[in-house]
Amino acid sequence: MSKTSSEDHLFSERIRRSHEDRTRKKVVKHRERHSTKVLADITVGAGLKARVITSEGANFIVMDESGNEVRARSFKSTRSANTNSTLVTVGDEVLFEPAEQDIAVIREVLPRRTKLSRRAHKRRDSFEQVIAANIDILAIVMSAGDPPFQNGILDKYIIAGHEGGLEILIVLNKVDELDSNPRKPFIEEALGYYRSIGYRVIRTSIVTAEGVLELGKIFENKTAVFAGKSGVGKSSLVNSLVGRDVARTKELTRREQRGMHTTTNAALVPIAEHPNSFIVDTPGIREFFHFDLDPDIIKFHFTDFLKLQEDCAMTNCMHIHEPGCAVIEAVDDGLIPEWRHNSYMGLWEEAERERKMKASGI
Ligand SMILES: Nc1nc2c(ncn2[C@@H]2O[C@H](COP(=O)(O)OP(=O)(O)O)[C@@H](O)[C@H]2O)c(=O)[nH]1
Ligand SMILES: [Mg+2]
Ligand SMILES: [Zn+2]
Repeated sequence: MSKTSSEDHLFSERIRRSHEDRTRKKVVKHRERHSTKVLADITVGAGLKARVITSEGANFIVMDESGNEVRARSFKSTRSANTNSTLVTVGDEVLFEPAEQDIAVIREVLPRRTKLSRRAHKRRDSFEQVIAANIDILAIVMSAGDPPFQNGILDKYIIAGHEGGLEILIVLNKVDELDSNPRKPFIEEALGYYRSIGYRVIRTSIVTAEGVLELGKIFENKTAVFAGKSGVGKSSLVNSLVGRDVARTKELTRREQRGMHTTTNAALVPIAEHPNSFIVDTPGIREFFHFDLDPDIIKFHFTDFLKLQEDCAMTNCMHIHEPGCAVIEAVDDGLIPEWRHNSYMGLWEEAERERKMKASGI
């Protein structure tokens, strides 16, 4: 913090004065890409509480508790409860000082309840790039048609959701195509299994509108983010929930995404007729699960393995091929499906390979 608290005090005093001087002018209209309303008779204290709903590089649109959208930016003096990570991100709760003209000042970023992060692989420090904060639900969209259902991808997203502290919702979209899919028995079995180990599963279709209303209800008073492979129907679902064409239809290339690390355009989109319900619309969201996956911790994200592991013969059993492994026994006994264990091994091997590569400096 470069400013002392008395400087801070002077700063806010100055803002308060200039604010009061020009008070009663009612509303200053500031229309650029978004319309921003700054109300003149707001009382200035420790700052007004707001939620960051759009990020445009250094500038943000915040929504105050009355639903007004205000253009704001952070400064060197902006305080944060979140150390060594992105200062302000979409979904953050902030305290801001309104401005008559120009741009409001974000004074403080409040602690994040949850977050979706992308670890910057090449940085030596542990700086955490936060894509979105205070998200409640990770809606992992799978398709019952094309692209094909892959439980391995589902497990990767589930791990990302666990790491971020998010509630997980598995969405099987394109259910209108399920009957003609030869893999229907497997898809049904897999989703039944995820349900049996405690995950919420919902079936949706944009074609028949099945499940869309129910999805909207699940999101009531929540902030949700959609994840899943390109083509599964994320944008279609978002658009039908929001009631208009908001979701980006164009998927960014990896190169474009990389170029956006510092200026990620992201937004919280309000769900039609559901006040206080938002969907995160973030272009780089597909990348977020490319965090450094530690092979040693993957097993803790397979919650169905957890209750068995104390029965493993080895204390630090990785459930790969250890003798007396209770998880492998459960697979042999048909209690854990083979595809579930295969997915675990696939993720473990991938993470292990990456660890070795990093260790040898490749
Ligand atoms: N049959 C069927 N097609 C769908 C459904 N939802 C989306 N689609 C189609 O799938 C394609 C990809 O959808 P999109 O929303 O762009 O997927 P995204 O890449 O995940 O955002 C589009 O052609 C959609 O019209 C659905 O429920 N059923
Ligand atoms: Mg899309
Ligand atoms: Zn084991």
